[in-house]
Amino acid sequence: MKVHVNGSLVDKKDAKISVFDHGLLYGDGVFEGIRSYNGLIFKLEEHIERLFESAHTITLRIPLTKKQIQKAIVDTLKANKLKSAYIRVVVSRGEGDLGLDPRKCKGNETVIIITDTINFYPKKLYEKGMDIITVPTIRNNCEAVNPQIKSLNYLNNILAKIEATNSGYEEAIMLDHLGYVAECTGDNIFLVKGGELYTPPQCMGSLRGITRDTVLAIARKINMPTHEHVVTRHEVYISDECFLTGTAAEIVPVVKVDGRAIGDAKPGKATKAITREFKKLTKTAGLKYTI
Ligand code: PXG
Repeated sequence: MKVHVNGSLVDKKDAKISVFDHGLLYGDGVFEGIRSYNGLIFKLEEHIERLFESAHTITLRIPLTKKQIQKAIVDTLKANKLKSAYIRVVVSRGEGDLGLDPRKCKGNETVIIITDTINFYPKKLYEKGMDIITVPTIRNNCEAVNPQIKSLNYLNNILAKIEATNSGYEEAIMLDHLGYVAECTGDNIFLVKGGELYTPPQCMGSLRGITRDTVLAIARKINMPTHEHVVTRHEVYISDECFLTGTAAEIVPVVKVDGRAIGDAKPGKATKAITREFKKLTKTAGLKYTI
């Protein structure tokens, strides 16, 4: 496997960075998780845009232009002969000293691009639907560490993931600081009630997921009313359908939440219709490359 490290494609075993990198010492950096489907990189511009927005807020200089990042991603995919892949782009503050001050790292920003095959959730999960719980760890308050910053510090989500897996669940709902439903540990959440689609607003402690935006656009296209609106656990329990969205997971039906059956505890009609449209898009839209 070849990995892009600061402008060079190197073997995985040689892909190394400093132990003084502030990405490691403090989680000081940003990242994106992107996918390619059969030679098409899905929503590449949107992912690169979000990477630059995350970097802007933490005043991190990305030493490449958007076009150069795009080219580096394509070069890495080609070097690994991957037509369908998971792409991880990481930009960290780089090497500094043993203090927080990012100014000490100036000029050392690290760019890493890793492309690999995709670890899917088991197919059965998509057919039968997922059983999830709400966990005690709340999502970061947006005035502390805003969830819109896709930073290298994912402990907030990892704590919630630990709580989920300790209880025997793969994924979990995280509430925001007011007790409303925010999102899951690595996915956004949607409800369907009376033929209309609901998802928590991005300002209340959830990442503005690119799959989330894609699903909202699909719903509008198929004339399904959409609402970005605060959601309580009660509204989740009484919904007709529930599903999660994310680049890696795509669209996963949820059939049970905190022991309550959702609808008839089977993946719903609207979930299936949106998933069909989503799959069509991944087959036809995106930046084309050939290996
Ligand atoms: N919320 C959070 C907290 C995320 O990390 C999403 C929503 C979905 O966003 P996109 O743009 O992908 O639709 C994410 C992104 C993993 C993993 O290993 C998952 C994400 C990121 C990094 C790793 O499961 N999901």
